[in-house]
Amino acid sequence: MKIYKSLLLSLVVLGVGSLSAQNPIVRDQFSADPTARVFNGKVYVFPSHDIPTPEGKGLRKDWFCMPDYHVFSSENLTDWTDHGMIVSQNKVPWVDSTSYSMWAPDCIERNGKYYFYFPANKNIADANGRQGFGIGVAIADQPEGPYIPLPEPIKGVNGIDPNVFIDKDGQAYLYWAMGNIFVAKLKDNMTELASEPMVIDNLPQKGLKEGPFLFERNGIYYLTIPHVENKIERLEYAIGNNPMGPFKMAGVVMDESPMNCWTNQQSFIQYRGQWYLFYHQDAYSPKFDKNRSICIDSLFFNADGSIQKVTPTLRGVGVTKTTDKIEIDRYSYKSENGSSVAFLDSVDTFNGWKTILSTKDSWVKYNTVDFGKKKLKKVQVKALSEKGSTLQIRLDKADGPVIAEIKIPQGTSWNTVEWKVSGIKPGIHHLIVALKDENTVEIDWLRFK
Ligand code: FUB
Repeated sequence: MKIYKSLLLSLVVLGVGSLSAQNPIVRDQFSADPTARVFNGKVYVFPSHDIPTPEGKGLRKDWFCMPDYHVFSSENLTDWTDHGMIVSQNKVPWVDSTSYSMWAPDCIERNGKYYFYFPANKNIADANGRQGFGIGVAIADQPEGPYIPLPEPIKGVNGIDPNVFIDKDGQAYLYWAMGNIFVAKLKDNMTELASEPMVIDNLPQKGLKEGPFLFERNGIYYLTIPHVENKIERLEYAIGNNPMGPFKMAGVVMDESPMNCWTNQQSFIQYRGQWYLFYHQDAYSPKFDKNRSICIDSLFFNADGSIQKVTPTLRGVGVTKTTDKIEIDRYSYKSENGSSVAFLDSVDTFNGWKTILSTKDSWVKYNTVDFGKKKLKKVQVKALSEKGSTLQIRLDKADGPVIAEIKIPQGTSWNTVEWKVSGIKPGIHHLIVALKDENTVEIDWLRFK
């Protein structure tokens, strides 16, 4: 309750509307390569930012187009605030501002300063005549910024996908990718290498690997990477007892994307006692996987420290309030037959999805909805049914109590209907929405009043 009150207050102060909780978590722009961090009791996500390739700039149409970075934060993993652009290719002296190459970043706090690490194409050749990817640092006093970029990239580093880890003894390490995965110690200033870059051994030799993210849990150092074992990337991990290795490959965190997104990139946090995996898919752009979207799912460890494989979900994490629009197309489970989702608008996919129920007793289940303490009297449903249909809402399970039976009027346009509900018990419940006849119905959202 306390969380909701402070959240509500901050949303009012910020003038920000309530955003959706489900996957993907950023719903008005493309986002990829999410690095999540817990700063000051809040979760911050530093993703990279895909955009559709602008015309007339001589850019490859089939490649990544990534001009800048935003930072997002949330206290409850449900409501996210976009703090806006923090670093742009136009504002970093060493970056080729025509390259749109601001790939996977990281951010870490040390002694009250926030160090944001990012790769990009350099606009000048280095001492070795190389002009490829450098890794730069921008520094801020708060996670939201403003971030001031250093005038030069980190010396001695050519690569992408920086990741920084600070061990218990205070030593910081920088990891990055360039064919292999590299590691070097960082000086206390966090902006210079303190050791020669070293290739991390014992990682797969065949298939691209990139995007290192290292974390420690119970004395085990987990080095996680996207790796192409087959045709596209999957998330794998190696373990060791030292941040510089040696590491031993230990398993798969997430299989290849069911949506066939060629890349994936990961980060891990523990927040309020639960571990989470942040990753990306191409949810809003299924036909072009260089326009990606970031997601979260819960992560669990086995007793021996091994990681349980995560299956990507639409529902994601966090609690949904009954008084918000509940997008049941982000379902937790659905019936095998007669239930599907589709974009509301296949041109502007950011309008989201609709649920389609088309056979008698087809259903979707949407988990973890907070009915609060107040007695709710009505449910509103935005739906469309050409022949008219009847929906039933139950709580918790297929044979759980029926709280509403809703008639969706016959018509060819969207209608918001309001119906009486009864028998709701306060607290957290799962919702089951089922079609009680055989007349197809499309549902945009529902919410309680
Ligand atoms: O986002 C651009 C690149 O694609 C990242 O840097 C890689 O790890 C992959 O996600």
